[in-house]
Amino acid sequence: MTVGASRGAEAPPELVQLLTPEGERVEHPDYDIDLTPEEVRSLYRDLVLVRRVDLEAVALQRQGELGIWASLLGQEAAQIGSGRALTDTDMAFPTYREHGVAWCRGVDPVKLLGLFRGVNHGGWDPKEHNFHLYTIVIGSQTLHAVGYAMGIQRDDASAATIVYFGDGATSQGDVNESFIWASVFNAPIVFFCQNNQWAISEPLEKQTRIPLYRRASGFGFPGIRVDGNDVFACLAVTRKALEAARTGQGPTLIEAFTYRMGAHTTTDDPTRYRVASELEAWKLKDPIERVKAYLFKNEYAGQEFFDSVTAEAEQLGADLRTRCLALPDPQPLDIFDHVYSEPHALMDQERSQFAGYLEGFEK
Ligand SMILES: Cc1ncc(C[n+]2csc(CCOP(=O)(O)OP(=O)(O)O)c2C)c(N)n1
Ligand SMILES: [Mg+2]
Repeated sequence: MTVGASRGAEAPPELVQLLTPEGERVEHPDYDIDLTPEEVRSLYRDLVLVRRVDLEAVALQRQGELGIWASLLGQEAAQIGSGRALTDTDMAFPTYREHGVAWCRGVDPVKLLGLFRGVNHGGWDPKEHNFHLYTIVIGSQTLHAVGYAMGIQRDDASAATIVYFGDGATSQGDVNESFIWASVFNAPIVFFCQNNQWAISEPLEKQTRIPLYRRASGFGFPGIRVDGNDVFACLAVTRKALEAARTGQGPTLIEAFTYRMGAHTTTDDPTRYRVASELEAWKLKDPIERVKAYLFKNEYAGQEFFDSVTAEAEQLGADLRTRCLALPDPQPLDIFDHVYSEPHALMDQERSQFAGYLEGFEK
């Protein structure tokens, strides 16, 4: 196999696609979706706005205002498509890159920035948004999510859980253990793997010899590969898998075949390990451009609409910057406040020790 063969711009045959990179609608026998022009415009707006949030965050990091940022560039369709498939009562467990899903769950983007600025330890209430906290420990959230899904099952609730992870995470023990638990307990969960072809500098070839979605069959549940740059297909495939979960049909693994167009995080330099032509090939499959082409071709939107979304995105970026810079610095003693939900003797002792230490400094 030549390097890059499995991650080139050619769509693999098993890929579910409903919108081509040129913006043409295609049919699929198992997955169809009927979207009104209004709904497509709304998806387009989501895609553009989350890309703008991401751009502003990268700029803020470069200017020293954030400690680090993990860009979602290129993965907008996978996140908006799957995120918009969720209902209010479904629960989502993200990694650290799911800013588009956070957007769909109604999390104010400035709360994401607070985490990466180091002024909070999470940023939002997972219960308020049905969106769990970001997880840095690769793959660990898949076990938390399966546990949550089994709870839903025991409550007899009609809801599903979705858990996000990357191609690299599929090599983690936790992820494989979570597949086993979900399978044997028929848990109401969707495993949403964004195969962005890279785990930092480690290419997909170092994670697997077979397409990732096929791993599911070894665990005893269905797996499907979707064009992760096609928001229609991601929406349709995720909707169906969530519905299967809600109706007692157990887990599904979705492999969203996409590409990380930016660096792994702002601490990374991808030019050291991947060739420029790979990125160029994927730029032609941009998730936003194809929706724009579709809207234009079908006369579902004109220049005025695109201009208004651009203006809204600029406003959002500027507003986000202002609010990020105004985030208050935390007080040193705040670190003890959220360790336990109830008062805790050891925390009280450590807090007063630390307060005493701080008192020792000249004011
Ligand atoms: C258990 C664990 N091991 C290693 C790391 C360091 N690490 C951070 S991100 C990453 C790569 C993850 O790649 P992938 O799962 O493909 O997700 P992506 O970042 O591409 O979205 C690694 C190894 C970690 N955070 N946790
Ligand atoms: Mg990856």
